Amino acid sequence: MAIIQALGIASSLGGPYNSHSNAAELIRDHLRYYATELKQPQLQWHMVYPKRNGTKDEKLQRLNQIISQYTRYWAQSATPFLAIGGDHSCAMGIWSGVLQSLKKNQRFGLIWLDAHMDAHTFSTSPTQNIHGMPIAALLGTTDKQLTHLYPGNKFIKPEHLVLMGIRSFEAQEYTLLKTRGIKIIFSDGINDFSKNLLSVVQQLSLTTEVIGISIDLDFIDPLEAPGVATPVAHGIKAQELINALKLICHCPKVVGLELSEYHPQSDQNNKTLALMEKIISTFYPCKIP
Ligand SMILES: [Mn+2]
Repeated sequence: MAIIQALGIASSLGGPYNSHSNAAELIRDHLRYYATELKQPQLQWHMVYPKRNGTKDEKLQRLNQIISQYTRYWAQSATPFLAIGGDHSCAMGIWSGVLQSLKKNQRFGLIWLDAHMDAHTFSTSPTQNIHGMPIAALLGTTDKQLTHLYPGNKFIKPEHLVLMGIRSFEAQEYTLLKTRGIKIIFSDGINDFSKNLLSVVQQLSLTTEVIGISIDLDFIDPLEAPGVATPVAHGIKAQELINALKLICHCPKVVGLELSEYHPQSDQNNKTLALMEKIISTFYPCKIP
């Protein structure tokens, strides 16, 4: 049986709570011991942990470097992968690794499913939480502290980035994205998510060779995915996400999926955990050759 590479990132360094740290271990163990779906893909897990010593910035910088080495290698060898956070700051490492893997004739498209824009820098963020900054880091900014946390020196092109499901943001984030002409599909502009996601994948397929999908679990309606740190009402229905993933998982350009921001302490009867299992068992079987 073909094996899918899975990276678990046991870190809460970028968020306000520390309980994201065991999120990846929980989903790994859930899939190993309790998964009920027959079509489970075989996952080969690699867990990464932050170092104990150093400042928060030093730990995050090192962690993202290690994350990026994994995804760089997998993307270079066209191996489909799953990455499980951790708070959403791990997206800097995950997608920077893919960007670094690109050959001269390759371009990378990223679809960001999130309730938030995650486009703050240290100079604009009211909370200074780094899980609100990965988009700014991936685009490349003049914020030195943020650039320092980002592994590598390759950034995503604004025309290859699409944000979907947004419903909570600050003016400075909107300005950063708008001045760069980035496509944003707000939550209230989504009527048929499958249709919208398919069209975004088709559009990106015209101009890029490699596509990634970053899912912040708060993209989903908190009634169905309560296990997140920063819930925002009126999200996308879980079944709509599953249906949409079923449609696009066959696209060979979609190489990797990230699921971040699982916050076990806020989950209700493992509802969000079960949904993560469903997302994984929907998406990966079609990635097995
Ligand atoms: Mn996010």
